[in-house]
Amino acid sequence: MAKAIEKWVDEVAQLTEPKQIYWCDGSDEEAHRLIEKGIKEEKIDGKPVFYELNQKNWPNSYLHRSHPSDVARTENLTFVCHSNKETSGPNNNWMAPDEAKKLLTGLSKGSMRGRTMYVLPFVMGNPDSPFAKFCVQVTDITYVAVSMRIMTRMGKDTLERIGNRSDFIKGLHSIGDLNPERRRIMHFPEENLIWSIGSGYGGNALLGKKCISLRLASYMGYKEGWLAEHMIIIGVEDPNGKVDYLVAALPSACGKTNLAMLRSTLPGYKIWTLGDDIAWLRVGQDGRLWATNPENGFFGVAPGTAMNTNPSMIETLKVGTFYPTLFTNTGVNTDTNEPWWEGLSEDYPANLLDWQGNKFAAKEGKNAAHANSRFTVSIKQCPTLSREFNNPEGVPISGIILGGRRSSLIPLVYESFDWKHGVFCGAMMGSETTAAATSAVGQLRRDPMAMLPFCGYNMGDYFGHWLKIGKKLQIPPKIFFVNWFRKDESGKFLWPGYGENIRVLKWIIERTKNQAESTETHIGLTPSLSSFETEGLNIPAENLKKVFSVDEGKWDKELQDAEAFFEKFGKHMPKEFNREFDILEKKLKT
Ligand code: GTP
Ligand code: SPV
Ligand code: MN
Repeated sequence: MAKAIEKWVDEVAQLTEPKQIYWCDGSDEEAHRLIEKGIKEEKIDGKPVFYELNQKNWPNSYLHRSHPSDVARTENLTFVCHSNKETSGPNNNWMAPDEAKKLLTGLSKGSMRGRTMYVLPFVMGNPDSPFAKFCVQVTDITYVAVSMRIMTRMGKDTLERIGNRSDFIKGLHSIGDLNPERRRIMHFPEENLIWSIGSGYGGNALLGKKCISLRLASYMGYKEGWLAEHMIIIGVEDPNGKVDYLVAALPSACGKTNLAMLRSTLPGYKIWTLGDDIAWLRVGQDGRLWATNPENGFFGVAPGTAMNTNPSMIETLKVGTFYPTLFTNTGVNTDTNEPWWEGLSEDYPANLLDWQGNKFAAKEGKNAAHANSRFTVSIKQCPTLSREFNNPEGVPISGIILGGRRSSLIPLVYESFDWKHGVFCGAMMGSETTAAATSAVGQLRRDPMAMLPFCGYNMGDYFGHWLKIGKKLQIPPKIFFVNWFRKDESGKFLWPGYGENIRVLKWIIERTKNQAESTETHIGLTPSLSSFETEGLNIPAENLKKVFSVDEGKWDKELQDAEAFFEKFGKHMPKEFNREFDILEKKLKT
């Protein structure tokens, strides 16, 4: 009798009609064979899938140009299909599962015709961890197959582990005809199934990432008592060699990758990287919060990545030994055949192609690299990789950082009064939208815990779940809020960010040990100036004052926005929030 996995692959093939089926073994040799095919044979819209880049300066690296209509996640086309609409909540698009599948069946009929269907067996998490999720994705494009090998633990042994079992997570992916009208990314949490058609981009197509490790996993966590979060995991080593672990949630393109690899400007401090996008959190037997990263690579934002902002990432990108490095929608310096993006060097290369492969002429407001151009690279190449990365137990967390991109109002850092207050503040948090999703950029929206686009169930229940986790923690981590993006009147950033963010981390770590001083404000505890390390910090005193300031008089609108947002979730909102809301409202009125 055929195994469940073979049966499923067969069913998908009957529907999508690929010309052949290829089971990936996850080897390096195979990845290079697929890249070769992507350079020479395979075409999308008449164009090659991969281009070889300068192998001397960027070893083992290749460029991919996605379809111009397919450059970011499409939240409007992303659905979470629980059988009960209320379980999906107002934070998700919803369709009844049967209806959704009927639609997808229509869209998928013959969608792989003339193409190869790649079967990708992979694990999210260390396969030896009780947390590991065994998955199989099919796809009809080499770019996704090679990317998944970099981003996940992919290989033959996964097939052996799955064996005859039928409880693996299924991901059906086809780029279809790339017509946005025929594009859908749909989740079926009750069947552990993702069905994505019509896009080859990032979170829409690399299904292990947002679809499985956040949307499906967050719902599993809700039922089983753990959390799947849009968070980095870092170790902060102090001058005595003591390492404390933090997690940090910032919305898409709001600084996670950079924070995860920060190179400290303070002597004696060092950051160890465990993850740059996703953390799975559980309450350990010791009553502490423990974190693991289910991924195996970085799918990071290229623009702004440079030796002066994130040198560790530039080094990571140039290793090229463990896996190929892919660049998606960057520009190309045609004199050297090197990838290029805004920020990589101060000046434009003389001869430059833009992200679509056209000759680039510098013009105000025009970028050579797409604002959401990215690199895909193995975490094993990261020079600051923590030796705990593969620990199946994960690492114990001392502090949780939440934050957003806010050009005004929100100070550089503050601490919540306690877990409940922290969860409440996390739920009302807002951020300005970025190019990581296709909708308008720079719009302030509520993005609780940076999870708005990734929570696979009703967010009202999600807030309650956070509160419940807090009750189970004997030693709950303190919850902090950060904002690297506050601006002055002329629109310039007040805070230098990047390596200087270590100063904020230092204060946070000290606060987790009740060492540094703080000042109480209406919204939380801010650093007393004497407790914040400013030695060697080269910014005007006035900027420092501004970036820390809490304009208590200007919080009205924030509270109103949060109230309107919370109302959408009706009876799903935790009752405990009412009290937090009243306290804050009263404080702000006086
Ligand atoms: P996703 O991969 O979309 O989840 O994003 P991310 O949160 O990992 O964002 P990332 O670190 O890639 O940063 C996004 C953009 O913000 C990049 O252009 C960075 O250069 C920029 N950025 C990151 N950290 C800072 C900072 O401290 N200050 C300023 N001004 N910009 C920053
Ligand atoms: C994000 O948008 O938060 C990302 C990139 O990390 S994607 O994989 O496309 O979701
Ligand atoms: Mn992300």
